[in-house]
Amino acid sequence: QNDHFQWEKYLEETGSLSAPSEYFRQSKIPPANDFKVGMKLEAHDPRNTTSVCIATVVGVTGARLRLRLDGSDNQNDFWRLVDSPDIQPVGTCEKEGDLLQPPLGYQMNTSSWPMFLLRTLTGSEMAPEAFFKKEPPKPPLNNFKVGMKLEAVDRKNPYLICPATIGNVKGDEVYITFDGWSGAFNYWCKYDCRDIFPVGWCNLTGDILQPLGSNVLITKNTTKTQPPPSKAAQRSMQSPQNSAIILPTHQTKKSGRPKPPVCPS
Ligand code: MLZ
Repeated sequence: QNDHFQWEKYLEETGSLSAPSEYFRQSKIPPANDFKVGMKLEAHDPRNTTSVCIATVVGVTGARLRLRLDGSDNQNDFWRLVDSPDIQPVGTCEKEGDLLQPPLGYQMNTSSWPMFLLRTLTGSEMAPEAFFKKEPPKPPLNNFKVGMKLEAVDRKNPYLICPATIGNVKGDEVYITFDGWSGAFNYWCKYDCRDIFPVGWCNLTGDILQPLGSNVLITKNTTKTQPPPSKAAQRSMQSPQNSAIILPTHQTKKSGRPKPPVCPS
């Protein structure tokens, strides 16, 4: 996992703090992921959340599952944590006296649904009940502060978990910004949203934490409470206090060599 993004040096260089893990609605020890590709389960259709459908695990990544609704196409896969309330063992729906629904975008005639359901479940491997974990409780309050670092799902590319910063806080909502990327991926969410994780989450789950975008704002914050900057940080320091330097983090194939640092203002 050492080829993935490493927080330690980055936190030091940016003089930033990571949001404490108890601020998140995530279990402190990430849940075990025992699911296997091909297993079937019940899932709320993300495009029509009141209906419960049959889904197949088409991928396993960290504590998440890549899911595809049976009878749907392969263009609408979605990702859920193994402790998400959106998923449950096959049979749950029936036990509760409900009916399994065809997914939005069911490719065949609705009249074929009962037979399709029978066929898709016959001989398939159902994910055992024990694989589904209980959703952790909500932290009582929104304690996030602007500037705190975290890991967050990129909702435009939901298979990606990326280094992120709290950009704003309003009531029980937080604004998620992605380090090194323009605002195009930013979003507001509730503080207890399941798409945000403490620093170190991907490392613990074995999920892949994405690299920073190419325009990283390194802000030196030399106040008493901060640890002294590293040698590398001192070398790149251009002016004495609170200077902001935009550093290209990786060379692009097009440019060949790295661009010189740009100083705003
Ligand atoms: N292929 C996409 C990925 C962007 C991911 C950004 N995550 C915050 C792109 O390069 O636009």
